Amino acid sequence: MGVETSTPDVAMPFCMLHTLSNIPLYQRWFTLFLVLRYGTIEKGRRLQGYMSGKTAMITGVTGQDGSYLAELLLEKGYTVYGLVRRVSQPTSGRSLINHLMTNENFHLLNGDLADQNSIDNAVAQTQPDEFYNLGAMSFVPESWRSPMMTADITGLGALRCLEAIRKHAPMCRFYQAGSSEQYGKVRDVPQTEATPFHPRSPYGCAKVFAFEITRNYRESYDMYACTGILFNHESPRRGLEFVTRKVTMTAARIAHGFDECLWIGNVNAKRDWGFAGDYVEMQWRMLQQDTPGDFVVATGRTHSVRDMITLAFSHVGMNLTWSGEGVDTIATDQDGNVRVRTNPKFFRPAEVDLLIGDPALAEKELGWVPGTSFEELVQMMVDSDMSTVQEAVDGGYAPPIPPE
Ligand code: G4F
Repeated sequence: MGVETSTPDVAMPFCMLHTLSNIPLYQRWFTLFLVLRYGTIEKGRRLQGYMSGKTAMITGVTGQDGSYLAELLLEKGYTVYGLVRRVSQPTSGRSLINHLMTNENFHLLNGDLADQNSIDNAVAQTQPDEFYNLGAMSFVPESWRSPMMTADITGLGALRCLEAIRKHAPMCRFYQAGSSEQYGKVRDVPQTEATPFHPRSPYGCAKVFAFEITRNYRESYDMYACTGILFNHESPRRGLEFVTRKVTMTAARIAHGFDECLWIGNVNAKRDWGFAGDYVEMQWRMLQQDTPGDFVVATGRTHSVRDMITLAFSHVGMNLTWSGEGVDTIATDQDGNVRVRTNPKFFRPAEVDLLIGDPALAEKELGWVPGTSFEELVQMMVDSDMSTVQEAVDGGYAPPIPPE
């Protein structure tokens, strides 16, 4: 993304017309004209963005979803403002957006979801057309350790954004990053937009509040405000504390001889895992409709943590055999080495046992279907972590370690 080609590819403009299928027809033809006139898709798209003059603000821009979404919007020609907390080392924690810092349409503003004034100022100053609230305390186990902070950032943070928009830019469209954790102890299988919520963690409770207050502002103030109820979505940019990335990085570390085995919690939990790069497209589409609405964003397939581990380890040449139950669960490889062990500290006070989303409404209303399978996703993450560990070996430094 963001790479310019110097020679125009004559077939590309027509492919692009297809990929721009949810943009009004006259804009598609206009973009084609710009592409043909200025030579590259990148330039054509950017010029289209200048003409539409759209501006977006993103909270959580330094994270997995924020970085993918910023790339997507820049590619579409938006001016993007990322809201970031002020830190004394401005480059720390920003590795996922480093490559965007030289883009003239990408800007960072100081702002904090805990601080109403900072969000007010950012919105008043930039008058965004679209506001994506992706910022949150998003690690579920941490929400039992810090429930107040979670409620403040993950729950009230959404309300602060809505208030800033209501007061300073009422025409701005608002996207709230909802979560399948809102379903918790699930009442329907699969879960749809109509499934009642029963959150199982302080994090899930905070996300339910954010969902309800977003709906309430839509109904109270006629604001274009909506929530995407996103099921688990992963990528090579996923934080190392989440189970998929913990597994793929540990598999790569074991394959390179840095670790003996993976320490894990409940392997029977089932999740609907998709690729984060696919899901940000849906976030954008939700803000391009005539009327706002809430949508489930999922693959419609579920897998256990155990299956995910088995698949990831098979990609590094280890075929696992499982035995034992609960905290006695282990898995050995084909040579009899124990490669997975269970530690009770990774179990949660209340677990979400089964998540599987029904993305039918998203497909019907927004024409969205996830493009990456679970198998492709796991392969992508293992490949990336194998490269990361190999680079560390070649460079003579320590590879990343998933946090305890
Ligand atoms: O990867 P996880 O930590 O993700 P979780 O809790 O499902 O939440 C993620 O997805 C939500 C969307 O549904 C987001 F809203 C949320 O912010 C976050 O991105 O855990 C997945 C499953 C859980 O059932 C957990 O108990 O994996 C199980 N698990 C088993 N052992 C483990 C471990 N999870 C982690 N993080 N670490 C383990 O050692």
